Amino acid sequence: MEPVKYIWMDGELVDWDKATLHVLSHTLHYGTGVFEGIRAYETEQGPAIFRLDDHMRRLVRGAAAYNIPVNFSAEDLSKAAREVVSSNGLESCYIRPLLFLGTGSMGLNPVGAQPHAMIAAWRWGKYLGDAGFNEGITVGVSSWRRIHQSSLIPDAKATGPYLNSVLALLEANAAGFDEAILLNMEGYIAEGSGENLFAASDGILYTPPSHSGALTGITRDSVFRLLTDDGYEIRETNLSRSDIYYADEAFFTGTAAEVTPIREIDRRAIGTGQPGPITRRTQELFMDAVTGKLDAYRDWLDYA
Ligand code: PPE
Repeated sequence: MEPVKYIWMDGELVDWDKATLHVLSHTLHYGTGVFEGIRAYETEQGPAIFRLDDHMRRLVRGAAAYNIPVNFSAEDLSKAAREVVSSNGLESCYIRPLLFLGTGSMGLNPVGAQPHAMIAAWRWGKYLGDAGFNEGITVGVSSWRRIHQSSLIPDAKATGPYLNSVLALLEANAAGFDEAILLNMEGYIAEGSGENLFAASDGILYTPPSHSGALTGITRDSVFRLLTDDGYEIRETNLSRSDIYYADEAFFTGTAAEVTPIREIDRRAIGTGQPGPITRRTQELFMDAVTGKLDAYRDWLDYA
């Protein structure tokens, strides 16, 4: 990762190297934090942050769900994110806000620990590599199941629960796959370690419902609107792993992953084994929307 000049911390811009914290910070020990991943894209009118307010609302909502106190509103955090992009002179970047608890309390009970907020940004190319984006990636179904709503809150981007994704990704990589797919406790597809999943069969798209345990991704929601407006039908329904084996096409969506084609699952080629026409169309619509080339979706962009 290539450092930039500033990181926003608790209301001010500090030098990248000075954005440090104490080893007894509560979040470091117990995972009591929430984070976001947001991208800014280069457009003709300068860097545009994609669905910034939606990301910040999800962040603050997740903190509330886990009872993590926050000293800033979603609007404050959106303003700060714009500042991070502009002060660092970034044209396009990945933005990482994190709400966390510092010192003041040890032991599980976080009451008394100091709430903090930080927003960093850096240049980040294709999440699963240029080849992955262009030619598709391989995935394997993980032996680890997606966190269940009876134990944690799958729809909040909390730091601690991401150990579930880390386990699945490391297992998949060790087995030679680019990414993992996690099933939920009922054995249906939930999502990737850091992406939502779509499949296409006979021209219709399918994606697991929010109650599958998947994070209801902002990219997923954007793709829903883009494809529906383009005349496609999308069904939110439980998917078994064989539904993906039989699918004509499959792809991942996520802020980092954008729209990444999946060409192989469990060492079985999906469709022709190459990104199909619906996947290509989705990539094209998404990349055009985020870079301000489609007037109908300009309200998704926030200029830094
Ligand atoms: N599911 C999970 C588990 C997830 O982490 C992400 C985002 C998504 C779905 C897609 O959500 P959205 O970005 O709102 O479309 N994963 C973030 C973290 C990636 C990382 O390696 O860190 C991201 O894409 O920023």
